[in-house]
Amino acid sequence: MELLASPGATSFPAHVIIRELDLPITVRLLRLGTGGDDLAQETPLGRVPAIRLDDGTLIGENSAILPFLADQRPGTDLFAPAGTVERAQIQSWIGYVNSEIHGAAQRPGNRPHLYSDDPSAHDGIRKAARKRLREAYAPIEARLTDHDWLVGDRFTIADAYLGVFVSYLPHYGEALAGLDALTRFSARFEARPTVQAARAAEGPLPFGPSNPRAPSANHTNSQEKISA
Ligand SMILES: N[C@@H](CCC(=O)N[C@@H](CS)C(=O)NCC(=O)O)C(=O)O
Repeated sequence: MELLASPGATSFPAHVIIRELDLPITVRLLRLGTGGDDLAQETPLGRVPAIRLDDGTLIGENSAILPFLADQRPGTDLFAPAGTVERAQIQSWIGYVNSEIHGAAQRPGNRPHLYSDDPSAHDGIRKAARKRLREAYAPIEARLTDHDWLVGDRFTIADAYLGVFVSYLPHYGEALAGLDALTRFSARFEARPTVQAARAAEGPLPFGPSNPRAPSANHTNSQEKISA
């Protein structure tokens, strides 16, 4: 089995879970963006992450991939048994992050050109999207104010998913500043040995909070790179 990924991208949670569970899955790093690998050829939805099974079947989307990976080792704390409330809560957070954080707020903020052909409208879209991103993080900030993790008292696949988006927050500067519970969550996430090992294996980010303006042969600008 193979995980198709890209450094620091939304494939990172799947990479972390592979390491948490010590699964025999190869992580293949692709290059996103102009001049990078052709994701349309490699993945079912033209995006990372994707899992390629040994028979060639491809599965896309974290909402399917993270539970699928956890189900390779049933009974661990990373997920919960079918039919339980905790399993539904974990999937609920994954759905929320996927739609409200990523799709509804982060993407328009980073790729305003997808929402208007008029370049003079882009700053307004960015500004509105950052406001929306802050609002979308509010329930998560509230949950993490008195809990270490999203569900129960343990790290789950929902935290792995959230962790990569929270790692982008410093990139937004003042607009997303002051989310203290999320900042503490991020420190807990980044301190996990599996997260550190996955970051080391993926190599330096071509973009990101610590290096938002790094030049890259494969990307035209930093906004594109955290975008997804
Ligand atoms: N909702 C998807 C999002 C996947 C996604 O947007 N992936 C981005 C990378 S972070 C991608 O592959 N973008 C294609 C590109 O940049 O060419 C998930 O969480 O699995």
